[in-house]
Amino acid sequence: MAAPEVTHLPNLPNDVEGLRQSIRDAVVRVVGEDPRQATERDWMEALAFAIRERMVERRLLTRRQFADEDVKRVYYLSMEYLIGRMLEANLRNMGILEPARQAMADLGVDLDTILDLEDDAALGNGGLGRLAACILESLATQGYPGYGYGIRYEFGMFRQEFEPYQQVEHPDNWLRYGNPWEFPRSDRKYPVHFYGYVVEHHHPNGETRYTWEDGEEVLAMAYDYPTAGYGRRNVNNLRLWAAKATRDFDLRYFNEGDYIRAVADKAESETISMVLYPNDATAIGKELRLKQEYFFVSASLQDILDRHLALGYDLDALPDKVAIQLNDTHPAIAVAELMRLLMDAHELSWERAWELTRKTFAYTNHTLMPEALETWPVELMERVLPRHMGIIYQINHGFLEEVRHRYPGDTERLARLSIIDEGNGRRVRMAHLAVVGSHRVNGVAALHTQLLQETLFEDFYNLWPERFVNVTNGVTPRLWMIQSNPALTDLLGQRIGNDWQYNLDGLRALEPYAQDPELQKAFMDVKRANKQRLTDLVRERTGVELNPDVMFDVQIKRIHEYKRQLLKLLHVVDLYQRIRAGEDVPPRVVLFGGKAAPGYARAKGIIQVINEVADIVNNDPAIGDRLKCVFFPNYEVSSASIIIPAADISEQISTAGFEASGTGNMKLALNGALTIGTLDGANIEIRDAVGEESIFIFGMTADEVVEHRRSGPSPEAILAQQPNLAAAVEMIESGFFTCDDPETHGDLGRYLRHEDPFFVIADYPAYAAACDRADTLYADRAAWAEAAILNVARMGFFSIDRTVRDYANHIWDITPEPVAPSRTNGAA
Ligand code: F58
Repeated sequence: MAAPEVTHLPNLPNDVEGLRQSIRDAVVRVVGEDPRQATERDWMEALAFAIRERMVERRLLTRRQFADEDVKRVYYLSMEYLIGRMLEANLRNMGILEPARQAMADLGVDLDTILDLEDDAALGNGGLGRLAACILESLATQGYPGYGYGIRYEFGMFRQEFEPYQQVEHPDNWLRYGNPWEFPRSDRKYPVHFYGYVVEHHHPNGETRYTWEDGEEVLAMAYDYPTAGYGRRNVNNLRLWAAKATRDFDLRYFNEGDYIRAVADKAESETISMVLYPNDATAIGKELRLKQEYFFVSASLQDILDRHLALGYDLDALPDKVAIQLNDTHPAIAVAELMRLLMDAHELSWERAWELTRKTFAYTNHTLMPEALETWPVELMERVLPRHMGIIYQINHGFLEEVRHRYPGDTERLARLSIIDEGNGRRVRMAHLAVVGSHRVNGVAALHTQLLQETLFEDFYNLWPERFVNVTNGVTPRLWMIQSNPALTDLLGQRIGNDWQYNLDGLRALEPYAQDPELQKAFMDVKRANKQRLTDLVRERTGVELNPDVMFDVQIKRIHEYKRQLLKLLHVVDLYQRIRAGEDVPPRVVLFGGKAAPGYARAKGIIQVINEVADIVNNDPAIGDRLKCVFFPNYEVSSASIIIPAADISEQISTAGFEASGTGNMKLALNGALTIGTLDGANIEIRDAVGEESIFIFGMTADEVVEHRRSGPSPEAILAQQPNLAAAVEMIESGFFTCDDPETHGDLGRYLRHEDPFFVIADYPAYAAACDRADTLYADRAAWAEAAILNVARMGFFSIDRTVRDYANHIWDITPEPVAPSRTNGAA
């Protein structure tokens, strides 16, 4: 037993004086600079170190409590975490933002300037990665024992520039100054095996065991990121893995005597965690991607089992103490890997291992689009992960037996359900592996879950209806309101207090005041100030001057055909023509933001044309402030925080049946933007929450889209009936907006006329009418303010805390374990 003073945790003070002391010390001791000469970046680093010391104290307290209380833990396995900046978030959740501001001021440093120096941690593409970050924050905030696992990509999401109209991708070297938030854990390394072959061993007792031999080994090294809860002392952990070459590598090189080749090979083995694949809706199909997936899954599962055993639990207790969530199909290989570890490393029988595996995993699906569902060629899987291929065959065998038993003679159903797709050159369907290996499967919005049951997973749903549940997404109000919109946060505090910060349903207290002229004025003043803040940023980033007194109409998300940025673009061109024809249309600013996957030519063409249209419109003296169009470059979490609070209109206009949920729709409505949207994803639930009068719904439903695809009129036939729309398409097609690239514009016109796979043309008339309805309401300031206030008041359901409670209660079976404020360790 160690002496009490050894096991006692330090207890750093959180007041201004204590913080100032820590920060000044850190400049010298950690940064190694003379406070007289320290730069702003030095101060930023010193501040970060002062915070992280405090976070780690609470992290250890939290860990002790979880161990003492024998809690069940959830592990969230995700290829992506789109975190954004950490400094302000950590200060805010630790409850020391204001003392730190003062301490910095005392040291002669402006905190806001410092906050702006930090790069975003952009380890994700879009919604899926941001959801993962929100979920971790909520787990900590609600005191749940929840841990994230992922990859420490050296390069995150690329930085987007326009040169001058086309997207150009630049590497995101986010670690170039080091990273004060991470704890490298060189004691936490696990071997991860690739290639080689499998040897079967027959024991005298009749058992068959397998060993996986030869091939290559890479080490996964842990980097820990503490994650603080808001208004609580719980601090959880996000563990990201980086690839390191093994010592074996070094020895092999040395023995072979080819030193240069040796070092090059070593570097190559470390490329596994080098870069995030920047695709948002198509599977990647590259060997390196499969290796990334297996790399982080294997390391995470080894770590989870290690912890489970170190805590003294039996493997049989795994599902009682551990829940593992697969964030989409990317980590689905975990099903086979856990089987491998339980059988080959821990010598469990197949039956026992399979029961534990199925009870431990649950799987979230984020898309219905077949091209986004990963499948791997059997040949590739056999080569890279030979042991897993064998396990997958055996899982499939047992599963298909069960199906045969239920549906004798139904060979077509068997082929549809099989984990191996025999039709397309033999491929492993990772989504099927995930469903078969999990006890719960969830969609991310009511419509999405329903469509999963009716289409993609229909056969599975018929087989195991009890396995399917819906968990509608949510967003964290800490980032998306308290941090991004301090002015509205203050106003809410004055009107209804701060209870909503801990239970977002509390926003309902605002409802009775929606018609109060005083509140309406204050609310619109806040919006005006936020629009001014965005106006300043847009000027700085693009040189375009906006008028904050007109409607700000915002579409921010990845660029994809199904999300229909083209629908908004056609509206811009339509308005441009109407203004030029002398019509008196209400003024508006249209702002786009979002990245295109580098290999997605159509999406890149859309960006280019939007930029070119914007350039003509913004510089046409006949237009002035009546129409401005901006493509905000390099849209990321930190810019979202400025754009979202400034939006009047939220564009959520995907072709119905394609957007699984959306979360931008929730962030914008929470900040008082009114949605123009289709009946798709969570828009439906948003409509149900805010009421028909406070949202502009338009267009075909998911069923109507299916019907239209089968028997609807062609785009050409619709254009013949819609002179304004036809004129807009013609204007683009004619090359009016470009002097040097008529081909791209002509091609886009042809695409709309002859292909239009996402029904932009068919939905346009209804869309334009919805925009007109929005204009009419906007002209009535009081009516608009009322609707916007009601949007805010009725968004409680879309808190990520509700989402996480749904997972905890219906999937993970875990309970909160808040860390009690302790007298010895100071107040929260
Ligand atoms: C998104 N998916 C959905 N995928 O499109 C969105 O509707 C939903 O709100 C969100 O998930 C959260 O549930 C998404 O962002 C990706 O970015 C994947 C990245 C890796 C390749 C496949 C797509």
